[in-house]
Amino acid sequence: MTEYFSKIPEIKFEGEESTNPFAFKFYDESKKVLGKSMKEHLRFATCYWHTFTWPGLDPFGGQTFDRPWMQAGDEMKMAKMKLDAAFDFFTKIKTPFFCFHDRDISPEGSNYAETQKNFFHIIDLMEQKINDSGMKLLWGTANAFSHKRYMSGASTNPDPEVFAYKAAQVKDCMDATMRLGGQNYVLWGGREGYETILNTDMTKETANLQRFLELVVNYKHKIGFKGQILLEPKPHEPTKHQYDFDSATCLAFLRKAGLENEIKLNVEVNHATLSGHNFEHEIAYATSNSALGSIDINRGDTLIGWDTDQFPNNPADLIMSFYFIFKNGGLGQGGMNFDAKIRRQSIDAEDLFHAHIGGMDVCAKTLIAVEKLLNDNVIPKFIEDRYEDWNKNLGQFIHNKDTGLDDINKKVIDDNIEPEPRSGRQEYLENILNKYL
Ligand code: XUL
Ligand code: CO
Repeated sequence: MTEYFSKIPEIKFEGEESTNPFAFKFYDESKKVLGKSMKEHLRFATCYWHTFTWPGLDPFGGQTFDRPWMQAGDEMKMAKMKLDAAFDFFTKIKTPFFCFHDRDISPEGSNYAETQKNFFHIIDLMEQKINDSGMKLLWGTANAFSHKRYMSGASTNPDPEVFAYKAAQVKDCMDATMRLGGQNYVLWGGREGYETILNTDMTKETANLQRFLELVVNYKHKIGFKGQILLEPKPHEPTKHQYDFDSATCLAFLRKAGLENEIKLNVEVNHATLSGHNFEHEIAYATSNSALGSIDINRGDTLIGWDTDQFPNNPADLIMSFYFIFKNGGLGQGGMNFDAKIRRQSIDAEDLFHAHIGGMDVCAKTLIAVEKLLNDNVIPKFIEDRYEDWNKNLGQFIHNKDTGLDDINKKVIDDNIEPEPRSGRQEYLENILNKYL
């Protein structure tokens, strides 16, 4: 047990009436909703990078957080202190899962062999912690974007040595993820994109990105990793043009590579909004293509144009995404990872708890609302009815493979087809949705 979180109690469910800031008001892990416990449905994960590693930087200022494991000195000693603190935090907040990047948990050495040694030393300790605590790994991933070697991309770098370096990192991280029982392995592009076409061979870069994805999938099968491989779309940041812009772009890329049955998507709220969509659009696109793997749950700020990665705080922002997720059977092997950071003025240990308690409660509240929305069946039925003519004669005629454009042309004339516009009833539906919030 580390000192850092020692004053904070284990967080328990106390219900809506509770005024205890260190208690859940809605997240009751054993409560049954839509046939399963909240814990089984929501599959929350704490992320290592924002919660324990991020020091509170912004573009105009440096570190604001003063965690004991952020002191200068022996980096491996700090990594172990961070590991102890992380597992104390997990066991108090009780997200059943966590996620990490290789560089969140252990420092680089003076060459890759030393980096690898550091990494597997911490993985050994982490394995022990997992066995002792019952915590589970939702996913592992490699950080191939922070170090300056990756400034021009990782697998899309003009230099094959950089590609090889990333491949070495990913191999180790996949091995570690499998050893720790990880249920998924995530690939966020990081700097897989470009700043200016003046120095960029897009054909070569995207072919190399495809090669990298093939290598990952082949290695998954070689080692017998049973987890899902997930690509995480993001439109901008760090590079101006990212090759993995949104769900549709990623799926088109995967289909061209012939990998659509091997790789699914990890969809993130603030990435959706940065791409000019909302979260529900990105989730609906993924679910309607059977490509949803997992989600990174957070939020942006409508007044700030970058990836603020705040904790979710409004069921209205999540309800339709949850509707698509739970209408389609839930998250499966995926989960809800709080890829979210507290504000840089929230400098105390307890602020980390307030953030996660709030996020978990908001998701629980949204899940309860979605159960009602699905059971009342007003909105789902409205959508079904709106398209019901597709099940009738004309719809079937259009979809018949023997029907041609000329046949449809003839039918319009023969049957004197004159479509009557019908209301989309948006405001009526918005009023209904409001009842659940
Ligand atoms: C970056 C982001 C990453 C990925 C993992 O915006 O979301 O934290 O989730 O590399
Ligand atoms: Co993310």
